[in-house]
Amino acid sequence: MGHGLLAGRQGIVFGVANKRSIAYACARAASEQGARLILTYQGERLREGVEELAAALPGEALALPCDVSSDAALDAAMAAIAEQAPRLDFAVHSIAFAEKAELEGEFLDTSRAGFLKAHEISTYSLIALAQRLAPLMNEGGSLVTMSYLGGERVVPHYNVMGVAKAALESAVRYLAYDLGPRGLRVNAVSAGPIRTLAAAGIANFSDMLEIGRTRSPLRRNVEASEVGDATVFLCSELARGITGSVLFVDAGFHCTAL
Ligand code: NAD
Ligand code: 0WE
Repeated sequence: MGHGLLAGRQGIVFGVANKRSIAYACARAASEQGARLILTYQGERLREGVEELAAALPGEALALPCDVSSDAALDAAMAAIAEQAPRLDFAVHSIAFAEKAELEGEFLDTSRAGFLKAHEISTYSLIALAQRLAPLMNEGGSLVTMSYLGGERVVPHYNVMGVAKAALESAVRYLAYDLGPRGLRVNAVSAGPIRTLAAAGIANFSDMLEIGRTRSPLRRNVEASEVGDATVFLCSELARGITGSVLFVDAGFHCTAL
């Protein structure tokens, strides 16, 4: 067996779109710590790029499609996953989506369809994955999802995604309670703003970065690699006593007022 915090461990990372994805930073960090990995991507459109990203990792990594928008698609993806990795030690959920229109203007204008879509893709997908992954996971296994401060406090325009992140963080606690007796842990990392595909085209994302840079205790923004490292920690034996928690990786911004 090699060395590293995740040496000899098999993991899976959901939500790789490109090299800037937080999911890919998690994969890179886990791979550097000796993990064997499956990277999953939403659909055919992303296949070639994610296969190249998997091949570029230091460890062994495979790329498989996994669309979380229906039970049928998820079941099909899980069958392929179970074939490649019959046992898993950790899983990272790094998926969110809301219709663009819901992230503009006021929360008050949230539509029924927009609310349901955001919660289905960003929140229910964690539950749906936990149901299917738990039977494959070894004792001591770890599940980590990505959240944002907008789930706990108002961030203008984050809107329905904030409500979905609040539900996600609550789901982390309920899943931790249900899966604890099986020796599985469930946690979230709450990341500060990072320029990724999901940040592209968000009006005044630059302002978000500027506020982080000037007002966080560390007076800087965070990098995806820092989120990846914290995620590896939560997946590792070092975090064996931690479950149902939200770990901020935001240069301390969450603890400030004014
Ligand atoms: P990203 O666009 O790289 O990742 C989002 C992923 O969600 C993409 O890979 C996309 O394909 C996937 N996805 C969307 N719909 C899907 C579906 N139906 N099936 C499967 N996958 C689907 O952007 P990111 O910033 O790396 O986002 C990853 C996570 O990090 C999200 O949960 C996001 O809310 C969270 N987050 C991001 C930031 C930030 O500022 N970038 C901060 C805190 C938390
Ligand atoms: O979770 C996120 C973004 C998630 C996201 C992004 C998009 C953009 C493209 C979900 N759905 C979509 N749909 C799209 O069509 N973040 C934490 C990044 C983010 O998004 C914001 C932010 C921050 C920070 C939106 C408004 C205000 C702040």
